[in-house]
Amino acid sequence: MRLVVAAVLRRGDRVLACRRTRPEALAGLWEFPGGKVEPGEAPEDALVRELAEELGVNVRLGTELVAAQGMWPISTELAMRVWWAETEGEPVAGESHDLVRWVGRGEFGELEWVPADVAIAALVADSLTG
Ligand code: 523
Repeated sequence: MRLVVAAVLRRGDRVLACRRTRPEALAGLWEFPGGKVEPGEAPEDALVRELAEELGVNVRLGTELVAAQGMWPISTELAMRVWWAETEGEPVAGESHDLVRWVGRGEFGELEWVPADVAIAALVADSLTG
């Protein structure tokens, strides 16, 4: 089982959603940004690295959003861990995404999330006010 890490970047009552450019099956769908943990890498380090690479921001991780099952399932080969995070920088879409958007709970329904992020988005929406 390969580990994927993702961040819910929070700024006040909004969080960052990112629209994927690849692979074809996920292109156009929204996600919480992150990526695969490399062998020997700590998950938290991988997440900080991925957000620097993909969005050009330096993030500070908060607490983990723990799934009922322990990890958030993606597929038979992949499972995901997710952390709240903050940044002072302004995220900019690189090659992995073609749009980034700060969204409040009322806007979550407008976005079509990648399948694995639907349950995470529901939990996040519940914890946002406004
Ligand atoms: N997900 C996913 N949700 C989510 C992320 C960050 C990733 O469902 N929030 C899935 C999408 C891919 C797999 O996890 O099937 C790996 O994510 P990816 O492609 O963002 O990871 P990278 O950038 O490390 O992948 P490589 O380009 O293969 O290195």
